[in-house]
Amino acid sequence: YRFTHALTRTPSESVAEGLRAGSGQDPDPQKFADDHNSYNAALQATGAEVIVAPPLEDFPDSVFVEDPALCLMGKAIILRPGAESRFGERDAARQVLTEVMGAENIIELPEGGIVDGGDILVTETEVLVGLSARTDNAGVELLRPIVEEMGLTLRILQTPEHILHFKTGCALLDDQTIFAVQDLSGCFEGYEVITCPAGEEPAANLIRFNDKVFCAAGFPETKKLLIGAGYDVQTLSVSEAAKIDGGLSCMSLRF
Ligand code: CIR
Repeated sequence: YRFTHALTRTPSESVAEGLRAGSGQDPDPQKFADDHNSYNAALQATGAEVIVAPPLEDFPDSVFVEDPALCLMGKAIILRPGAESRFGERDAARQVLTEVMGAENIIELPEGGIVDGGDILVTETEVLVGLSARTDNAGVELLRPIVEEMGLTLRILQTPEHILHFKTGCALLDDQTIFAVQDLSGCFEGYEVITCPAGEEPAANLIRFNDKVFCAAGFPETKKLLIGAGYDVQTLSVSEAAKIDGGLSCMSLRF
């Protein structure tokens, strides 16, 4: 949870056409851009360098940079996103990550399966991957040797069907502690778990970034619980991202 860099991508005008499970309202691109600016500023205020990649009009969901790549131990693994309309985001991710990290630090997930970064929770010693509609067993088994070569262990879990991505429902708070919705709280043997208050499940898509815990605005019980547990909590608006099933974690790659 200590990072020197974050990579984000400006939302495109086409973000209004982003994928969503329900038939919810379109996000407003202008409000999305305002929220995104605040997000970048908040990450930067922790002392990190924030690299903001240009918008990609052909990819409405490309603001969610966390899904096409995984940053781990100074390397970037280019993943194979599970949604057809998002598969091409990997090329843009490769391009910017090559510029930022150098070609020698780019690793390609081999062909043969699908993996979205939103299904991967990285702790100090482990990579926890939740199988979902976007991440299959074949993809995870292709990821396993890459992760193990770095000296980390990989654990496979199941994301319940009503949760889009594993990390929609959980987040790392510190090296010992995970915040998780009730339906995932049994997944984290060996960690302390703080359970998300019932009715505030969207708040579980939070991020610990350096000294701060960034949490979506509008979830007072979660905020109270985390402050009570000793965390330095700052809330951010994610109203537009939430309309297309996104949240705070999806909007950056942290390394
Ligand atoms: C999608 O369905 O792919 C986007 N509309 C939302 C992606 C959110 N990303 C994430 O949870 N990691």
